[in-house]
Amino acid sequence: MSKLVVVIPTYNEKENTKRIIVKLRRTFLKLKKWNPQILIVDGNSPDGTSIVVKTLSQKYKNVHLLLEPQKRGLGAAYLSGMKHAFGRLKAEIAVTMDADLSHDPVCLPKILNKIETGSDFVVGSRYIKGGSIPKNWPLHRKFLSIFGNLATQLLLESRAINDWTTGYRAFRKEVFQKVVPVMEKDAAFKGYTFNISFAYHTIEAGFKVSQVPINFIDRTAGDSKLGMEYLFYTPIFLVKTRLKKFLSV
Ligand SMILES: Nc1nc2c(ncn2[C@@H]2O[C@H](COP(=O)(O)OP(=O)(O)OP(=O)(O)O)[C@@H](O)[C@H]2O)c(=O)[nH]1
Ligand SMILES: [Mg+2]
Repeated sequence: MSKLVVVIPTYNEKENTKRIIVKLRRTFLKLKKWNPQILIVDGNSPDGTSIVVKTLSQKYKNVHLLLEPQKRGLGAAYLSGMKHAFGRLKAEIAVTMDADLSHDPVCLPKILNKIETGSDFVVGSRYIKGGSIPKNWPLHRKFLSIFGNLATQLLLESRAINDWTTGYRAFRKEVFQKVVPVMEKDAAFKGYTFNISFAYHTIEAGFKVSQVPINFIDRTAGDSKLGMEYLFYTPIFLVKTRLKKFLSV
């Protein structure tokens, strides 16, 4: 059975983390072809998220904790989580998702089915038929997400995917091995740039990419970590990448 590690970054998600672990373990019962594991990458949350995970990891063999020294941003958490998943935990496939239950574990079999049928990189997309963003999102949040994704598509000149910022994804070890060294040269790890850059370099490298519709559920517990720095670094990354592409033609 192929090893699969679900990498979940957390910062002050005590309540959500417990719930997502329970939900994921229930979904795992349906994954007959996989040996699924959970890796929580906690940014040393002051609310004690790591204590909850430590307790659960002693109870369940497939729950693991990677404790960061401090909050270092989403990209840094993804990166150390992926390194741990493909290194120490010997994963063949990694899945990334948020802890706040915005990404429904119920979609996991559908996403993995795409991997089983030959995809290298699968994104859970809110912007294809069957996918959605929360109806109750404030107008500015809807605008930022929709406009951000359209601008990314235009500037990077790629229609391979419709949702560049989604954190619900699955990919093979080969994708990680090829893409991360390229990204490390770019130092593109700030906020949403990690997700955009990871998808962009995967597509540029010629991997087989596919999408599965997801309905993004608004968080009901804990606070959003979506800060201004996320809005600041993304346009800079997009313009820089566009210029590099233009100059290399
Ligand atoms: N380890 C770590 N995890 C983080 C950090 N920032 C955010 N996270 C986690 O990354 C996931 C995504 O962050 P969210 O705050 O939910 O961002 P979002 O989903 O874009 O925003 P909302 O829809 O408002 O929740 C959550 O599980 C967070 O707890 C960080 O600096 N370090
Ligand atoms: Mg969230």
